Amino acid sequence: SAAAPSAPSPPRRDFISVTLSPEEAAGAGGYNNSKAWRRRSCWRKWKQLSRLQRSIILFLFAFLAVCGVISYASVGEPWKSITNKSLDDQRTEPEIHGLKLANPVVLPAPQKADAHLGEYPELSLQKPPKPPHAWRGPSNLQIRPPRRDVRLKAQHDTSRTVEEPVQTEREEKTEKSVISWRGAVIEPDQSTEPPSSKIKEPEKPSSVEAEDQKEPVPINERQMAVIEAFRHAWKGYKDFAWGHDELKPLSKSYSEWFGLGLTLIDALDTMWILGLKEEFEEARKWVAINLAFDKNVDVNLFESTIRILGGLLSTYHLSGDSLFLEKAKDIGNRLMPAFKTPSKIPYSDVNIGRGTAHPPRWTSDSTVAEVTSIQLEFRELSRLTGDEKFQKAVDEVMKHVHTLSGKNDGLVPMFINTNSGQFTHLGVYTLGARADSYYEYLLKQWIQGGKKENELLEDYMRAIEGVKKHLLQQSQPKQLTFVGELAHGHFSAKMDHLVCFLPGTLALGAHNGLTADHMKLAEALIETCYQMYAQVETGLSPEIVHFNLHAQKGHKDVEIKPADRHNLLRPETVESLFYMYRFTGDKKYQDWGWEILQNFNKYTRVPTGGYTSINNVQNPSNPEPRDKMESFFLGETLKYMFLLFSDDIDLINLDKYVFNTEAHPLPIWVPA
Ligand code: DMJ
Repeated sequence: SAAAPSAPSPPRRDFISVTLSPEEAAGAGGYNNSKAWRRRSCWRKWKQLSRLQRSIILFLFAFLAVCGVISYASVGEPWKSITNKSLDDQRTEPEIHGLKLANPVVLPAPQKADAHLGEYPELSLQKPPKPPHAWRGPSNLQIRPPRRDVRLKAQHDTSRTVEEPVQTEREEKTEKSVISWRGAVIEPDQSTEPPSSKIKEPEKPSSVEAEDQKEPVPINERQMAVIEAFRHAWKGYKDFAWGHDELKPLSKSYSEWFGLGLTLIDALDTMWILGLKEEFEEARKWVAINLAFDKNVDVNLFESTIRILGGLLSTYHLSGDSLFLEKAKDIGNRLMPAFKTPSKIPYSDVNIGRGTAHPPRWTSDSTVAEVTSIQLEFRELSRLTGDEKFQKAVDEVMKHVHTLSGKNDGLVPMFINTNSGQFTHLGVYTLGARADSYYEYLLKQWIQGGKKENELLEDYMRAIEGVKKHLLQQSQPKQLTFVGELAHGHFSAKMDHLVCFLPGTLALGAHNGLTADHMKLAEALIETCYQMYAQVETGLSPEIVHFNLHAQKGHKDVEIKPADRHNLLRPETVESLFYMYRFTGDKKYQDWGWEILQNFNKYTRVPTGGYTSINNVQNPSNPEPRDKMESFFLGETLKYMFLLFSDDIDLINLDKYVFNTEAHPLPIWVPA
C-alpha cells in the first residue's frame, strides 16, 4: 500500500497548562479511568458509608445472587427440554444446523389445505384396496384365540385354581362369559357402537367367534422364531423381574418406573396373539392377585394410558375376560385428576393413590404428543363403561388443539401450557419426540369413530401437507426421502427413529380411502427407515440419524453422532413394515423385518434371558449393552414382528381394529 503523507503540524495556540494528580483530578470532578484509581475511589466511598448502609448493600447483593440462581434453574430447564428431542433420553442437544430448506418437496406438489372438508380432493374416500395376498373376504373372525396350542399340541390346563382375592360378583359373571382358550362363547351381537351421550349399559368385548368358522392359518417358521424370541425375553422377565416394571437382563434384576408391573401388562395381548397360553394364564393370575392401583405413586399420564390402560382394554377385547375391564376402569378413574387444570389441557403426572395431579417440577407446560395421544383409550373406556366423562375430557383437548394458533401448515409445536391452553416454545416442528403420536392419533381416532369426525381428518390432512411442504428432503447419495425438522425457519436433516411410525400411519390412511400419494410417500419413507438399519454396522438403527444432503466420497446417506448411537429395541420401523406388508403383500417388507429380528438376536439377546438396549449400534464387536429391556419390546416390537410374518389378514383385521400407539388393538366402533 502507498505510504501515508506526513500530517501537517497543528496550529500554535496560547494556553495555560495545569497538571493535577489523579486524586486532585477526582476531587475536582475530573475523569480518570485508570483501574488503580477506580479501585481506590470505590474503597474510599465504601469506607465512608455507615455500618448500616454497608450491611444493606451486602444484603442486596446476596439477595440478587440467590434470585439469579433460582431463575437460572427455572428458565434453564424448559430451554434444555426444548432442545432435548429424545423423550426417553433426557439429553440436551441443540441440533439446528442452519440449513435452509431449498424447495425440498420431492413428491407431487401439495394440494391446498383449507378448513373446509369439501376442499380436500382426497376426502372423497376411495374404497380400501384389496391386498393382493391372502384376501379371503370379510370374516367374522376378529381374533381367534391362540391357535398355537392346537398345532404344538400343548396340553395345559387353563383352570384358575390359584387363590385370587375375594372374587366379586362381577368376577363370577366373568367366569360364565369368559371366552375359552379355544374360542367360542360369545354373544351374537359383536358389533361395536360409538358411545352415546348418555350413561348406558356397558358394551361387550369385540372378541372372538368360534375358531372353527375358518381354517386356521398355520404358523410359519418366522413366526415361530418370534415366539422363541418372546419366550426368551419372558424367561428373563419371569426369572429376575417378575411383577416389576422392567427387566435388567445383565444384572439379573429390575427397575421400577411406576411400580405397576409395566412389562407384564404391556405384554398381555402379545401373549394372547402369539398363542402363549401358559404364560398368559400366569400373567393373568398376577393381574388378578397383585395388580393394585391404590398406590401413592406418581405416574406419567401418557405412558400409563398407552401402556396400562391400552394394554388392559385390548386384552379385555381379545380374551373377553372382564377382569381386565375392571382393572382398566380402575386406572382410568385414577388418571382423571390430570384433567383438572385451568385450561383442561391435562398435567403430565398423576398420583394415582392420592388423586392429585401436577406438571413437571420446572414448568406448567405439557408435551403436545402426550396430551393428544390418550384419546383412543379414554374414548374406548367410555364406550365400554357407558360413562361419558372419559371421552368428554379427551375430546375437549382435541377440540381445543384444533382451534389453536401457532401451527405451521398443520404442524404443531412441542409444548402446550396447562394454564393458558396455548402452545409454547413456538417455531420448532418435528415428527419425532414430543409431537409424533399427535399426528398418528388424528388419523386413528377418525378411524376408531367410524370416519365421521371431520375435524380430526382435516387436521391430519393439513399436517401431512405441512410435512411435505416443510420437512421432506432427499439424502445423498441414495436419494432417500426423509422427514427432517424445522426450527425457526431453519431445516435440520435430523430424523428420530420414532418418526418411522409415519409410513405405517400414511399407509393406514391410504387403506382407509385417503389419497394414493400418501401411499407413495409411505413407500419412500419405509425404504428410508429400513436404510437406517441397513447402513449401520450392526444392522440396527440408532436412536437418531442425520442425513447427508450433499454427496461426499465415501459417505453414506446416514450419519450418526456419538450421542445418538444407542438402540432401545424400539418398534416403529417394524410397525410400519407390518402395515406395508398387510396393504401391499410385497414380501420384501417381511424380508427386511426378518433381517432386523436376526440382528436383535445377534446383538441384543442376553444368554440368561431377556434382550437389552445397547449403546453403540456401530460397534458389532462391542455394542455396549445397557442392561435394560423396555416394556415396548414385548408390547410392540415382537407383536408387530409376529403380525408382519403372518399371511392371515384376520389376525387383528385392520378393518376392525385400530392399534393404539403402544400396539394395543382396540375395536373400530363401526367396523368396515
Ligand atoms: C412407545 O412407548 C410408543 O410407541 C410411543 O408412541 C413412542 N415410544 C415408545 C416406543 O418407541
